[in-house]
Amino acid sequence: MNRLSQSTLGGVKPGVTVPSYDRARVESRIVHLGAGAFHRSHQAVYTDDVMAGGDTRWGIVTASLHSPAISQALTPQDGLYTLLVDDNGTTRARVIGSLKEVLCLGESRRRLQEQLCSPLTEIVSLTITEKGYCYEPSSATLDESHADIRADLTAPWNPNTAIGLLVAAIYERKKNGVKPFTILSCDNLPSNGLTLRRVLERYAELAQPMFSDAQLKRHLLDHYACPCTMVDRITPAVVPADLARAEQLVGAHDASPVVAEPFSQWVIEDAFSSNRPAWESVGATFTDDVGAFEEMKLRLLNGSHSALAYLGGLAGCKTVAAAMQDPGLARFVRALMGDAADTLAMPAGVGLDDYMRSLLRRFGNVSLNHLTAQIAMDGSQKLPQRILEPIRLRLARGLPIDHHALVVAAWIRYLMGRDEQHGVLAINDPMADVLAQALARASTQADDLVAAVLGFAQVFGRDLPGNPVFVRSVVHALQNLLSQGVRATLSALASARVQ
Ligand code: CS2
Repeated sequence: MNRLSQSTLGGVKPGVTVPSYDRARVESRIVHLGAGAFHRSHQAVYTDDVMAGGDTRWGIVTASLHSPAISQALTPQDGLYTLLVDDNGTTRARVIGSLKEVLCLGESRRRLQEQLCSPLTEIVSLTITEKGYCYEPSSATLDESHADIRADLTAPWNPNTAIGLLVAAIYERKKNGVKPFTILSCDNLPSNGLTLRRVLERYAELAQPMFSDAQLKRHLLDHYACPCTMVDRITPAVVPADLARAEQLVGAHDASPVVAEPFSQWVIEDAFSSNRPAWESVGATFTDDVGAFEEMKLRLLNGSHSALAYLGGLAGCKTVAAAMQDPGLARFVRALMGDAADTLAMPAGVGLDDYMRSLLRRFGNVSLNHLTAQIAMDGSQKLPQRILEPIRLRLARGLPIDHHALVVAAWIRYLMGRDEQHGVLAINDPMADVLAQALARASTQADDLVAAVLGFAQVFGRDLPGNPVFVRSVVHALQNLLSQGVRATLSALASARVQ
């Protein structure tokens, strides 16, 4: 079987959409940091659509900051890869052509830094996950004690974090009189552009003596825009069977396809400091107020996802769709969304009921192998914006918080590392070690376990651990999970709320 590449593109099976534009003419004006599956199911697809519309100025030089796997898989394929769109039993395959180069920082540092400093580069976009911002989730400020940040600050011209790479590039561009690019965060952070800007500002302040440039921070703030975005497309991690499916549908071997749901949404703040592709011509929304979209998505979609990941994972559900088939879990998710909705001002033109219905339909997509274990990763970075913020807002209004408190308790129960059938739950989290140590020091009593985890101010802030309603609710929920298990806890909660 041929390997997918520019020279074999003509031979793909009929019915598979392929880039209709001349890829040899594509210019590289976007650098993307974080070459993972989400970037390739989302921004790279919008950009492929723009280029299919005739504007081929927007090729992407994409880079992973850690693993060489994607660069090794896609470089022999000339950046081409397959997108499989799975919809309740049917699959559509499409070959995406917007990646011009696929780099890995460790192997191609010089090429990446050169492209970041190139006058052609108009946009640097990021999908580096929450933890890639090296920030403290509860305060959304740079974590100055972060080992990678400390290392970058000792030699800021040779950085390894996305934050360090951006500031080093801004320094070089300033020195060489090169115009600014726009920095586009595409991660599920609250006010992602503002958060990124705050983190960059502090890092630049700390780094500028090393660069001997006292104006670096000011220059960044005055000239580099960081628009906020809301990004949405469920993108399960690829498994070996997906490679076989892609090969069969496309008729060529692809070492790194991506899989996604049909739904896709991108809302972008219209505040660029550079030229940009007309992403609005291919379905993106430009607006002055992304905040309402972000909060809606973080609290309704991502909050429900985390609930399904921890409660479903504990109850033995391996995928989101399997969890949604459990009537107790499905009912709980609807109730949780209802509570989250009380904290939201929905964006103009978006109906709450329609949005919630579409989420339930998307979660129920049985073709997607979206593992609860994938969503359960990095809870310490995700819970603050998904679950703790709605808790704060509900507490301030005197509203019950039992549904959201149960998700916090389920995370703590999940961190104990065993599901209800005693199967191992892998804990994948930048704070995994410290959380495990804290839990190991606690007794097996719910109040002790809760106190151990609530001690981490970088997750819970200082307010929530001191709030008796919050602490009592989480302890109560954890007691129930420990003594009765997920399903009985959910049914008790459902009848309590009905009364
Ligand atoms: C998920 C998200 O893994 C997770 O935490 O909640 O990746 C989710 O699938 C995307 O945000 C959907 O757009």
